[in-house]
Parts: sequence; structure tokens; C-alpha cells
Amino acid sequence: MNTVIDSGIVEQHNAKAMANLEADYAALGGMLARRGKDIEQLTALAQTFAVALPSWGVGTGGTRFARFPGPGEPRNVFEKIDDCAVINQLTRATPLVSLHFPWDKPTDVAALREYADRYKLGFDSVNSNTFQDQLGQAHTYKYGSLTALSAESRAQAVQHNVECIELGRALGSKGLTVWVGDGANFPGQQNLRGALERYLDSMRGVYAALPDDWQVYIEHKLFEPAFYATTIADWGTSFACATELGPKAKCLVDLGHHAPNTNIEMIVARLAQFGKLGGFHFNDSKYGDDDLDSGSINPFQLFLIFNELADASARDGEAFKPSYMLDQSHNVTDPIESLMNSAVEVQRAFVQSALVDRAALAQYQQDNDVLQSAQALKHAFRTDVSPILAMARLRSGAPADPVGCYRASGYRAKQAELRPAKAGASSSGIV
Ligand code: AOS
Ligand code: ZN
Ligand code: ZN
Ligand code: ZN
Repeated sequence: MNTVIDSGIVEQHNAKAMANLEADYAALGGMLARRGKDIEQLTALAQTFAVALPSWGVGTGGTRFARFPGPGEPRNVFEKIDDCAVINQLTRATPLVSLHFPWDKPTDVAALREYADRYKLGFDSVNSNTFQDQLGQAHTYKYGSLTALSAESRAQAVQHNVECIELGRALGSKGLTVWVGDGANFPGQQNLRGALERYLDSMRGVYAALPDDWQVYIEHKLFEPAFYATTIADWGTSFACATELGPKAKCLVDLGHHAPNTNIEMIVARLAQFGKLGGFHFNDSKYGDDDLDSGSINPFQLFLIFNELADASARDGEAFKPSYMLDQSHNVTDPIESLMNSAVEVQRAFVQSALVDRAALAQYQQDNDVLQSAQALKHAFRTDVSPILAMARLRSGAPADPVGCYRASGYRAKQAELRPAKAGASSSGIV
């Protein structure tokens, strides 16, 4: 397998970190043993964790005010794969990449697949883009895509999604994520019911093109770019559409796509209960679709989501397999560092959720012992599982401290030389 960072750098880094890590690991192991938990099992569990990388996340994003490009940004899909390979090499938690078309459309699909395969990277759900007009596009999406009143725009949007499925199929992907910005800015602009009818009609065309072993993920979002009425604004609409379309249609939860204070873990529980939880776009936010690093603002919420996922897994076993993907955008950090950080934070919530004593919790709930029920969760959340995560990485050939090792490798400075900035670079500035 090809690696991007010299494996000698990783070994050197780990040799220095080993003594401290072993001490911390032994101390945590003792503490967990007293709670009836086997640290070795937890470390093995951590090693199974995987979250997919968003291809658009390795570039510097923008706001609607400006974009400040970073040094050494990837200029094409192959360079994006290189950056994703670095992230996976240093975390061993991100073996799949989620591509976005047409941004990532390769001229040679087989060559792209082969290129990724050399790094042992695969492809998760592919994303369609009908929220922008592309150069030379025949029909505009200014007034909507899958919901547009123009039959030509709608047909073009359906055709684009079908093309995404074909590209994804050639890459070995098994899913299509559809997020549309369609909606209205003013009351009266749109017949609300009519727009959703057109959406469903268009999506039936997309659904019909899905291979048998594929799923389509419907991503809802409360607002933006439509400010008054977004067609797929909430999980209720998403659920209704997924139900209407059929068993291959599921709902995708992006953590930044809800009103402030929404109980997202409850949405997760509902969708899991009714078999419609397709996947996630993990990120964090303070106000809206901020697309900040996972766990940077509200790590407890992330933990509570994983607590629901652990409950669903315990109930449904192997059959319960939502896709985990990151969706974030960086203005002020190195995207590779932020993505590594996010992957580790999501993995942290996954491991912490395994610390919840589910039998004790069920008994507290049965007894209406509210205080202890809440404490059972807090107890797991407060446990610092960092030594488990570091040991899991080490055993999988990754560094104990991914960001430290990445900085020591000088990768970014090297790329800044190899990848001089493109004039007017913009591609992935939209989130
Ligand atoms: C948009 O807000 C969504 O989060 C989508 O997932 C979008 O396709 C992605 O963020 C890339 O722009
Ligand atoms: Zn998203
Ligand atoms: Zn988001
Ligand atoms: Zn978003």
C-alpha cells in the first residue's frame, strides 16, 4: 500500500510517545476494570471505527463574504485523494472518501479508482450538485432544480443525479446523497405543496436508476440558500419523501441543518426506530450550518447521538448500518488538521457511548431514578478515552498524536511548493 507520509516519521513519533501512552493506558485500564469494562475490548472496538471524508473538506472553504485560500490546496480530485490518504494514514479512521459531482468528475473514472486503491481508499456515497449552475449548463437552477417549474431544469437535474449514480457505480460506491437548495425566499413565491410534488416526481426518476444494492440519502436542511421555505426543510419532510420513494431511500442527518436547540439525538432515535436512518454528515455548529469541526462546540450532543446509535445497534444488530461522513468547511484552520481532529472526535463519541452501562441505565429508568439515569450518561461522557484512541491508532500503524506527527512531516509546506495556487480558485467554497 502506498503511503504519503514517510512511515519512518510515524515510527519516530510513536517511539517518543510510547512511554507516556503506556502509562496512561495502564491507568485508564485499571480504572475501567473497576467499572467492569475491558480496555482491550474497547481498543479493538475503536479500531473498527470509520467515518468517510468529504472531498470538498480538504480545500479551504469560504463564506459568502470571502474566501482566503490556504497554501498547498489540492487542485484536482487526485490531489484531494492524496490529502485524504494523509488523513487516513495518520488516523486510520477514514478509509472512504465521499465525492461531489461535478466538482470531482474525473475524465478517467477507472484511473481515479485505481489511484485511490493504491492508498487502500474506497468511495462512500457520492453527492450530486444541483445547487449551482455549471459553466455551459443548458438550463438554470436559479428557481430550483428537482422542484423547478421548468420541466427542462427538472429533467436536467434528474439526469445529473443519474450520471452521479453511474460515476459512483464505476467507483464502487453504494449510495447517492441528494441535497437541494430549492425553496422560496418570499411568501407567495412558490406553491409549497406543488414544489414538494415536483420534488417527489423528480426523485422517482432518480430512484428508478438506483442499482439494487444502492441507497439514496435525502439530506434535509432548515434554511439557506432558501430563507423563507426550504423544500426539504426538516426530518419530517425527509422521512415522508423517503417513505414515499421506497426502501432504498433513507434520511441523512447533517448536524448543522436544524434550528438551534433542536434535540438531534431524538431525531436519530426516531429515524432508527422506523428503519430510515441512512447516514450522517458530522460537524458542529453554534448558530446554523457553520460546518465547524466535530465536537468543537457541543461534544455532549455528539455523545448523545452515539448513545442512540449504540442503543439502535444493540436492538437491531448487524442490520443497523448508517453511513458516517464528515461535512465541514474550514476558513481559518489547515483542512487536513481539522478533518483529522473531527474524525478523532467522532471516534471518541463512539467509544464513550460503549462505556454506558446499558443494563444499569435501563434499571434506573425502570425505577424512575432520574438523577442516576442522567449520571449514567454523564459518567461515560466524562471519561477521557484519549489513551484508548491513541493506542488504537498505534496498533493500526498510525501516530499517537496525528496533528503533531503531521506538523513534523512538513507535508503542507511541501504541497505549497508542488501546488502553486490556481488563479481564481473557488471550487469547494460552497457548503
Ligand atoms: C449543504 O448545506 C449540505 O450540507 C450538503 O451536504 C452539501 O452538498 C455539502 O456541504 C457540500 O457543499
Ligand atoms: Zn451536509
Ligand atoms: Zn452542515
Ligand atoms: Zn450543510
